[in-house]
Amino acid sequence: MRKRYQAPAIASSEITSESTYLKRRELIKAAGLAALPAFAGSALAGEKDTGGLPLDYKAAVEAGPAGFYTSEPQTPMADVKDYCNFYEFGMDKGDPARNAHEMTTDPWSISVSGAVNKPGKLNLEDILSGFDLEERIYRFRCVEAWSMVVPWVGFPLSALLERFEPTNNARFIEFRTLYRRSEMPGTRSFTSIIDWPYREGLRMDEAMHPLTLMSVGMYGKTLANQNGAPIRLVVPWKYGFKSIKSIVEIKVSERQPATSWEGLNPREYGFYSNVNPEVDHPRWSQKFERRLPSTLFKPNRIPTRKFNGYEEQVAGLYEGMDLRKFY
Ligand SMILES: Nc1nc2c(c(=O)[nH]1)N[C@H]1C(S)=C(S)[C@@H](COP(=O)(O)O)O[C@H]1N2
Ligand SMILES: [Mo]
Repeated sequence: MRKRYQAPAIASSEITSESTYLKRRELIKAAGLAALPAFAGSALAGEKDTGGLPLDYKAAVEAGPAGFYTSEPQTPMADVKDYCNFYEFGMDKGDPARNAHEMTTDPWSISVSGAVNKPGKLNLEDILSGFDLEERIYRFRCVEAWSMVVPWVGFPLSALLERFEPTNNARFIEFRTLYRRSEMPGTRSFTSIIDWPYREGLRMDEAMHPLTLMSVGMYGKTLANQNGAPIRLVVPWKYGFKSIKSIVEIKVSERQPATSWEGLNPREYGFYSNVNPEVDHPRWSQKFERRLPSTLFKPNRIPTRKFNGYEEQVAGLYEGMDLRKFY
């Protein structure tokens, strides 16, 4: 097993203003990562990081907490990395891989506000210095019925939220993606359908659930921009659009936040969006999924499982709720 991140004295949100900004390069050294020659070169040339740097993390093990690991075959990285939804870079599945290199991800920070005792802004280096990174092998299921099995690297969202001390009024979390028109051709396009910035939300108990992951990598490497670099959410029992990419803002609130997809079409995209073969999308069935790689001749069609197979872990969150009504 590889060495884990060392947790130095935690840079709490209180002292954020004084904390000095570490260059990404220094983090790589500080964390004992093997800096790739290619990275050193591109950093010097001022080029943009598009992922693929080796990460230090605790590998996923079958004996780990239930749900953190699946023995289903992992989807080849090539099929995951470049088949994307990231509308900021265009609506075609191949657009993000073509355009997302335009996004600058260093420096990066996340601000946390609202119903917390310690609101503040943490830069990515400070966020990462507080955690050991772990790998989890999750099923990922898009509302459009494709699915994959991905080894994500990250840390539980709950651990990040706890550093800001949510108050008793905290009932929901809103997330926002970076909105930088100059680097995001999809946001400048007249065919753009989203009300930017991309926004998503979770109920507090969903956000604090141990399966809810803040991911900074996949397949042992830092995220490529098109996959949501440098930091994104992964909520494995919900449809893919809940897993918001390239997060810069978190708001803790008493009220259920408005989300981008709900704003666009509330009938098709509900707030909960739990994977559920019994509740169809208004325009198509959700009973089956196409496990990537899927082709016309070999569609690799498999039945969809309730809560994407995480029923045992999460069904309790929704006890007594009518999942047809709260879709
Ligand atoms: N900011 C942002 N996050 C986003 C999206 C998006 O368009 N913008 N698309 C969502 C959708 S619909 C899906 S299915 C997943 C896809 O993640 P992947 O490309 O890493 O598979 O990202 C989600 N997160
Ligand atoms: Mo999606």
